[in-house]
Amino acid sequence: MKAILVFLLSSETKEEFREYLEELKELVRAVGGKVLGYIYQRRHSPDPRYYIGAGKAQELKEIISGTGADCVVFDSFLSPSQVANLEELLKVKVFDRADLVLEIFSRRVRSKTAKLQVELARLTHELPRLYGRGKELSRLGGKVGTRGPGEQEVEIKRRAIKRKIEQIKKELEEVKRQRREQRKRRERPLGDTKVVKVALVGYTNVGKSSLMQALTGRETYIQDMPFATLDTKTSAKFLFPDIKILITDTVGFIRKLPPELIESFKATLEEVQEADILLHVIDISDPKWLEKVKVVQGILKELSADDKPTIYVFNKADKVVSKEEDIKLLTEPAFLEGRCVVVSSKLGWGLGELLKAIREKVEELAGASL
Ligand SMILES: Nc1nc2c(ncn2[C@@H]2O[C@H](COP(=O)(O)OP(=O)(O)OP(=O)(O)O)[C@@H](O)[C@H]2O)c(=O)[nH]1
Ligand SMILES: [Mg+2]
Repeated sequence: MKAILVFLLSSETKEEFREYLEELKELVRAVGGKVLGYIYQRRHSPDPRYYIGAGKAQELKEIISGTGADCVVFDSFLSPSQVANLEELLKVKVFDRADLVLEIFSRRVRSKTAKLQVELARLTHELPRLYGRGKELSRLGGKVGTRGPGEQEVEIKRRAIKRKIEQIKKELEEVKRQRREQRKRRERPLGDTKVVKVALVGYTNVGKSSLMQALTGRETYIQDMPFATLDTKTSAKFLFPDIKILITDTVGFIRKLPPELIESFKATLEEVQEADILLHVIDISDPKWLEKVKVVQGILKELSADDKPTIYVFNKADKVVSKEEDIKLLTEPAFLEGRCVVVSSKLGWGLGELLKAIREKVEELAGASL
């Protein structure tokens, strides 16, 4: 996969653009692709035909033949007809952001549930795209105005996909039911112990799984790449003698997450929806952390989990200061005054403070329910 990246910008600054460029490159690398170059166009709304303007599309075609690229990747979501038009013009594969993210997810999934969720997202994404392809196929065989063999073929495929979608949805309902049972069992209090559900949320690659490991000692899959975690995992831990804490690690979020994916991941994001407290993990060494916090808040809103008691956890402090005491010199916490702690999951800094913050929130919750 040798790709040219395509961006449509409206009011983004150069710096923001650079950030988006890096992120998309990272996603292309995650599927083993190589980036040969990129183009961008500033315009306020996408062109219905090619997403970018016709002139820019022509320019893209020249770049493709000049560089020997075999695909283009748009940093946005394209309509099925835009994909068909672009492929016809450019004669190479056209991927959008959803294709890319879905591809990464499909390569990384391990558990049966996550596989079902990704498959559902993929099929939901593919279904409307079959129409454009049908027209193309028909042009080869049928006459104008008749339903050519291509269209019939597409219709058969479409029905098969719809059936498969229904089947997966049913299986996921069963998964949901089982997970609920499992949660009920886990959440049963023992004598006087309270059970408090804490979910780790945050942008991808900020260190959620690392923090989970630091807090619970449980080995998790930690990688310097987007979407290392695709399975929601819960660990029980007595962080305090009288409170059993259930900590859940979740899939990371990203700017412009394909809507099909959020929808299909809802089965495993129920742990987020049911959490008593959210730990919103932030990478303090990332200059764009605030923007990413907003993306995460947006997705939490879609999950109706945006009003939960939240502790913001600035992680990776070791990347910005050299000793634990210097944490107090950092200025980022001022943005989230009183609602955050600074930690390093890697070196174990600030975990005591984090536990204290969790304890306080638990007490607030207990107070509220009295
Ligand atoms: N220096 C430093 N690196 C960290 C720290 N916490 C995590 N990392 C690194 O950051 C990268 C991502 O960590 P993960 O724990 O996999 O991040 P995640 O948020 O679970 O990522 P996804 O599951 O992919 O969304 C890994 O290379 C970690 O080693 C930290 O406190 N300090
Ligand atoms: Mg993870």
